[in-house]
Amino acid sequence: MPATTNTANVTWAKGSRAAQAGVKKLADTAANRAALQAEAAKDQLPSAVVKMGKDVALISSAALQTGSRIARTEGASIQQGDTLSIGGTDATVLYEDDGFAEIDTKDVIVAIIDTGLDVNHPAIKGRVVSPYNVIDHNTDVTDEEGHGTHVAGIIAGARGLNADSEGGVAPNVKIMPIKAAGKNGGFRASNVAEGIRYAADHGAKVINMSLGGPLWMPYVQDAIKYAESKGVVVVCAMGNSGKQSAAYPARFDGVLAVASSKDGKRSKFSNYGDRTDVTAPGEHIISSVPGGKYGDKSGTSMASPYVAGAVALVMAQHPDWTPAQVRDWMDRAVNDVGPTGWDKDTGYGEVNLFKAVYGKDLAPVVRAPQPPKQSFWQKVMAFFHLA
Ligand SMILES: [Ca+2]
Repeated sequence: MPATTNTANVTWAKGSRAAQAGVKKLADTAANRAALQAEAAKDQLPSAVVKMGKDVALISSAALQTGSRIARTEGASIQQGDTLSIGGTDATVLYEDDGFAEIDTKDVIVAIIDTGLDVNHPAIKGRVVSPYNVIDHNTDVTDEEGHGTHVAGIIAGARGLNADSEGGVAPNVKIMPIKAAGKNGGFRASNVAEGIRYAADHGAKVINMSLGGPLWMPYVQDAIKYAESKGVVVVCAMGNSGKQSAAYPARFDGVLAVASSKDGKRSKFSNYGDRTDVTAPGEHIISSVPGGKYGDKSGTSMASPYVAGAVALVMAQHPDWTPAQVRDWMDRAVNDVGPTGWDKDTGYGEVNLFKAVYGKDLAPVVRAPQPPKQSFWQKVMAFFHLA
């Protein structure tokens, strides 16, 4: 029987979501199931293969949210075993994918300024470009701490290698590891600034900095501005002090500042406040660690690379967008959680990967006008009742 593709309304109980989707039906045979699954795995869209009576069907649409473990939107997405209603007919989900791995990201390089990388880790191997050690000025990026390898896996880890690990958001991008810290994990501002400039000069499109501390020196801000002038999007972790304040470099202008949240609530450890752009998952994230292994880590360090991976996918689709346009898009590609609109705990909201990658004309989340910040001297004068 020849296949025809029609459009149908697809609804499913979980999250009461509905979508217009393309539906291609074939007789339910093992060969047809395999053929449709292969098609789903390359259509650059979220897709599902379903059983409908005596038929098997491929449904595919930008409006579908699949049960991707990466996207962690299970509550409002279709998953294997779910029953859908497709044009009024019940169907059971046999297979689903988020489509992120199908997006052509071969020209996108993500630089990770961190503790280095296990360049031979199966999750990353073969996709490492221009490694650089800014401490010793050589190409040895051996990860003595483990942090950088974990971050890299969240951005770019291959999927399906380990039952516990979810793999990466953008599993085909290239990674530029920039080692700026050794075993103790401490960073020097001058090394970080050099790493930012190195990344911008060597073709990175995204820089992830899951680091923070005494990096407030103006030359770090200058390096970030330089990267932006080269079209690079800089993504930074807010820090893990649980304070209403962002760590540097997240506090600088021209960065996407990421806090950690789970199920719509800010993680206790996550910094928050004025500077927050968005949140992403940062609690008990399993990802690659040195020695070809996998491990569990928590922190805004894990949330930032989730967003950096999303930025890489967005930049692959929109190579003409400026960093400011990409940041604005990411501020819109969220589920607004907590108080309506921007709020100090979750910023514009939790990043929704499906919106980031497949969204169209996303409306901005409203940010209420902020009271003007008092300068240090205004605060001193207020203290002495001089102003
Ligand atoms: Ca909100």
